[in-house]
Amino acid sequence: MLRFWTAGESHGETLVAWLSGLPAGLKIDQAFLDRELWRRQQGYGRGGRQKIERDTAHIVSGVRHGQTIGSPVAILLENKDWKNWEESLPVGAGDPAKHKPVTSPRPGHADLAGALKFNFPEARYVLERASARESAARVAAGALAKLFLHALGANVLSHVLSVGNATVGDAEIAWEKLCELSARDEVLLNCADPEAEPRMKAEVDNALKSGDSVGGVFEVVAHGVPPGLGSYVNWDERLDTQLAAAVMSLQAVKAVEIGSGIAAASLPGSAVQDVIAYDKSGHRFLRRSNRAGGLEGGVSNGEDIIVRGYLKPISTLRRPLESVDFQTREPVKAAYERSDVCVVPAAGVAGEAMVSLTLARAAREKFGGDSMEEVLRNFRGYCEQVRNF
Ligand code: EPS
Repeated sequence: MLRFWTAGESHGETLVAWLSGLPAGLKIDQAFLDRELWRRQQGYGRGGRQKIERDTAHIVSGVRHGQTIGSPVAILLENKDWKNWEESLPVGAGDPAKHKPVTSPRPGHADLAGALKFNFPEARYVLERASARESAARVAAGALAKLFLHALGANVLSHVLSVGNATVGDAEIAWEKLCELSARDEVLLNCADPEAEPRMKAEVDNALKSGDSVGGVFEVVAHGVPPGLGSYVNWDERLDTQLAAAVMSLQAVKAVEIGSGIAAASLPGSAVQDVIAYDKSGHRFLRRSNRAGGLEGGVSNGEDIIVRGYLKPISTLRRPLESVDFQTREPVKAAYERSDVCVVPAAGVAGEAMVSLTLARAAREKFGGDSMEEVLRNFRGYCEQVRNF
């Protein structure tokens, strides 16, 4: 069973990613891991923190001589900012006078609910863990899952559909265009529509100017996924259940859509279901459209899997909203700490990681095996069965 967890606080010494359940013999490409981490750090509207951090994946276990060995992989990601926080957030008792309390909770952030839950007098420890900095560790684990999917001929990428009110003209983007987008060395808003991207940038500029923040929608596309991952037989085995939970778990995501699920709710059935066809030369069933987002009955159908994450504007505002002081209970402005203004492209990359981890787990369940040789033998046998169906 593929499982992963992360540990680490935003301004602590390191983030940690732990991933168990990869077969032995998967080649690990360090440059690919670091490139994925770099992609998550990009995007117009990020704050000053990204000038400090240069995320790299320091693998400490589970990989030897460039390949997985079947045991859990642990990855450390250094927080370069730690040197500025070492005294105020020590692991030992330290000097309490150096602590930097967050005295008024930010509406929309975990600050208040977290302080109440853990009985903290202020929100510092809450925001340290609730911070989206944690998503860097998910991207590191997700990069390993991606390498596993690549070995099965699948790949997962993302792009931005909207920032604030600026939306792409046509949401249907060819897979080749996404490949080209992800290979760029300069990322503005990771948008495949060159006409929409400047409008998205203007939305970020407006938020910057007014001390506000802006959300948006990212779309994750998984290409080359075989039919038959997930199952309709139990609610928790449905792949759409798992994908929705995985993407919903990302910081600031408030809604998840599979394919064009939201538009489908107001259309007649005949305008929603994807007509089935057969490609005789390719020996495969296909759909004339993909409004189902590659999933029918909670099972992958061989079309691209499409999962959209709807991101609320992040909750730290330079022109803060009203809040209440933890101590005095008097009205005050919410706390402000250096922050991002727009994180939609970065959240898309974190979304890719969550989708990759979910698909890799489903593939591990379907094809089994403890070594890559065994996995690939099982996988190829299944593909042949589907072809000869
Ligand atoms: C975040 C606040 C900012 C973001 C951070 C998420 O960090 P800081 O308070 O250090 O400026 O930059 O995101 C990251 C550090 C990251 O790498 O994504 C928050 O409060 O969620």
